[in-house]
Amino acid sequence: MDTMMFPEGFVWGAATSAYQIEGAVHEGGRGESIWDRFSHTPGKTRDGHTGDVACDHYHRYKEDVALMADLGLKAYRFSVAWPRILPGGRGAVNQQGLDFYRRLVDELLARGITPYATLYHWDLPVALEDAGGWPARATAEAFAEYAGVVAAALGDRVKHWITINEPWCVSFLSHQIGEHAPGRQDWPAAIAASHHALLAHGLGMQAIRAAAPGAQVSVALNFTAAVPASESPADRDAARHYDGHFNRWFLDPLAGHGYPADMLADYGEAGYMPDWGAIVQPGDLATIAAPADFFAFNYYTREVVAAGQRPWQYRAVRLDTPRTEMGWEIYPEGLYNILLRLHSHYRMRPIYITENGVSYLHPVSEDGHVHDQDRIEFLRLHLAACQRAIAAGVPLAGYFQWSLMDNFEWAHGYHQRFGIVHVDFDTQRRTPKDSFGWYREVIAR
Ligand code: IFM
Repeated sequence: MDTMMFPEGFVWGAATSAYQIEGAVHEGGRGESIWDRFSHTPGKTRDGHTGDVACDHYHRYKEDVALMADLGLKAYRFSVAWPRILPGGRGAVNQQGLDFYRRLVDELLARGITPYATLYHWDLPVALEDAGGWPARATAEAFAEYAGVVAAALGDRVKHWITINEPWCVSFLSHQIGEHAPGRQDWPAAIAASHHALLAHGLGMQAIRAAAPGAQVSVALNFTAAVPASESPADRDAARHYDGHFNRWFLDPLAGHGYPADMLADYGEAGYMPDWGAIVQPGDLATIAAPADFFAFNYYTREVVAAGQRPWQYRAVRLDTPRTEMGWEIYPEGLYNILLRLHSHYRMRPIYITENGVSYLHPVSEDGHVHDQDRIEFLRLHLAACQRAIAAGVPLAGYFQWSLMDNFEWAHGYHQRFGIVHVDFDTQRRTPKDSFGWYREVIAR
């Protein structure tokens, strides 16, 4: 890191999300979320793990903020649990829920750490799921109501907001692949959900700005770099489709280009489309494309894709390259390429990386430390990619490491560890890993 220069005021952060760390699912008036229901359904998560206790952050938030202060963190990205605020999804507000986040934010501010609040990181109240969930337009409208409530309560203290985390996961991973709650496998439902997640962002941004003038708002997309396995037209077409499905389907409407015509054609030809004319209502695209105050995205890996059985269908090709515990290829060049693309093609500014990190399973050693040199190397390579992008003129303003601490990794339960702080889930003991010390050094320098 000696030779890397970052701009003055660069935001050094770390991130978590509510269901992954809070626990206390039956406390403080919290309602049930789709992840409570999903994780308690046999066979949905590895070894039946749930977020019932997770990192017990609901009770230990002061200790956790003290760790952040020790790290020298400038900013902390957390998420607000919708069912803590509106246990029934809409209507009655649970003051205890708002009070919890107010206490958390006050603790952060007292330590000089800027809060970045994400409003939706996947824990939809079950009442809304039972009324149709994300495939129903009413969920986007309910999100705007919820966003307005939280912004009105915290807007005097929180200036940076993320509406929806990873709309691709909210829609396709959850409604088509079915790996995440609510676990559906239904293409038209997934595509409808994708529109409503983007619409929720647009409506939510309006509600936040109305309730908290001066707020800075963005969505957080997740990008996977798509690389064709060869230069053959079929492989290139598979990569085009992959990029369209994961990246452009969300990026283009946000940038004011509408949904990509090639993807509408692909989905249409495959019979995947819902009744699109009824779903995309007049004014929706303008709502989605309203300029955000910054542009946020999460980056982990790339996929090398080759042609599948039919035109544009793809299959992932596994090269003999280093992978993480999740099986994801380590590919910092993809981060560099995406940053340049966002800048030169989409003209996004300023840009924040709101998640980047890696799962490795190092235990606490006999010397009491967690030696995770591989995580340090991963972070170093990705920060080097950021630095190169900045040198090439990309207006990158901040970087949030994922994750501050080991936590509930969704369908993988506690079998994956992304933290720079090790958590013993039996005792809740926190042990900063070697990467924590390394990141502290980076921030300090
Ligand atoms: O843990 C998740 C997070 O909730 C969303 N982005 C990806 C992370 C790692 O899988």
